[in-house]
Amino acid sequence: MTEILIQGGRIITAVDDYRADILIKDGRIDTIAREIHSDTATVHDASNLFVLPGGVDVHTHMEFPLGSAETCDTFETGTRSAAFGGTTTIIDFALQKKGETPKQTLDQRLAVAQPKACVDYSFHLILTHITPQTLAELPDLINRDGISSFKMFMAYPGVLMVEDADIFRSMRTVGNHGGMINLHAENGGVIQVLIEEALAQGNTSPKYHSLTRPRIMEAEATHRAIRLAELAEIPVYIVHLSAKEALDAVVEARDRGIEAYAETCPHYLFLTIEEYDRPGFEAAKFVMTPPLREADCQHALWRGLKFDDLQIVSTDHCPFCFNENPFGINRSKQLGRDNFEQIPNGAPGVELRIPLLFDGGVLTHRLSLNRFVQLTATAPAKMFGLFPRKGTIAVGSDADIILFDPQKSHIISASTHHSNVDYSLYEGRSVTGKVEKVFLRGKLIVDGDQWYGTPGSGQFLRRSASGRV
Ligand code: DUC
Ligand code: ZN
Ligand code: ZN
Repeated sequence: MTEILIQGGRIITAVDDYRADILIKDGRIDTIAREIHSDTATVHDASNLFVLPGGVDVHTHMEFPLGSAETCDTFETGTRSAAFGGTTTIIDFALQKKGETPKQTLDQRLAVAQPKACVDYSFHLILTHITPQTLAELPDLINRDGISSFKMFMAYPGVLMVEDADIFRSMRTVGNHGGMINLHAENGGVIQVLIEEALAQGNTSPKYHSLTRPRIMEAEATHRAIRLAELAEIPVYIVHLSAKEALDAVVEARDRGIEAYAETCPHYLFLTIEEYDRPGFEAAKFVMTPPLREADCQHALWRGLKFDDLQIVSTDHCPFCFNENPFGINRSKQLGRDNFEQIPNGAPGVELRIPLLFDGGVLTHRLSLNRFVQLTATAPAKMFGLFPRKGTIAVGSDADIILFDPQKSHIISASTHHSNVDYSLYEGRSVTGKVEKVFLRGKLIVDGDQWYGTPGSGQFLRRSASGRV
């Protein structure tokens, strides 16, 4: 039996903050007590360190096809990067291709991830073709395969977008069997008109990505998504919420007692629309969807996190290299040099969520320590059917644990991060708070700069119901 003893640390969960030792046996937390002595356990000294539950990032895209491009982190490089940032569980995406049944989609994605994943993982299944057969398969996917959440797009007409009627049908089927629909909420049809107008006028530079995706079209779709869920009488989850007006729609619904939930992402909390004024093609690094917004949105998002109108911070890690072919990948941001619509949509960040939120949230007193843990580990685990196995430090939970130094500073840089991407959104930014050690089910996988994880050791997680928080 493998035994690990973490001694003298300050344990912080979503509700507690206390000093105790933790004994881990065979990958699970066995005992938590003021003082534990063991002759057989390997001891890790955590005095002066925070002991946090491993992070749960419910929005990542590893080796994910998007348009003519594919994200440049594999499940191996992306989950290693996640681990260095203190994230021990990800929920990635499996995209239903034309003619595929959801079960086929899941099996194919599992085959890609299984040999490579270095942290535990699950998938949200992206539904793109809603037929009676598709709908008939979903209850088994939820209850047999543990896939209890499904993403649908209200944007990208002709490619990923689904009609309201199909969203409503899926909500009913999924919701009645313990699942939840996650929505990419933007009015795709109207945005397409704006894109075509911009291109016809010769406005091809990256900043037009932002100018053609207005805040109120995110708000309109968010409102519509929530109303559809309200009629279907099931919970709904809005992904990557960025605009104040979209948050207003969530707040209004929640105040009426509707089960509307939403996540935001670090880039919306720490960056603004001004990044699109960078010279030349540099702004393409910041092309993600929805785009970065004005500072008033940032203030609203921080307030939303504080008062639980937003429940989760996820990364939407969706990395595309800036330069052509730095790691043998030919599908970079350069695809859109002459046309912003062709710039692969997405940005890296899976390694930075916990350090950024600690530095910019806790140390600035915008978030309490407990709220920080709740947003990055506990709430995502609860929302997507992983709690209490994941998302907390408790007897019987998986021993996914971070030892975190709250005083150590470091400079963010693409030259030191572990993602397979050639730039960082936060290049040169100094942050205080550093992940020192990471345990995945009791196994030490990160120790300072050292990597001890192994591809294929991440486990696929069969989840219970989503949205029942
Ligand atoms: N939505 C995402 O969630 N990620 C990348 C692009 C997008 O539109
Ligand atoms: Zn999206
Ligand atoms: Zn995404």
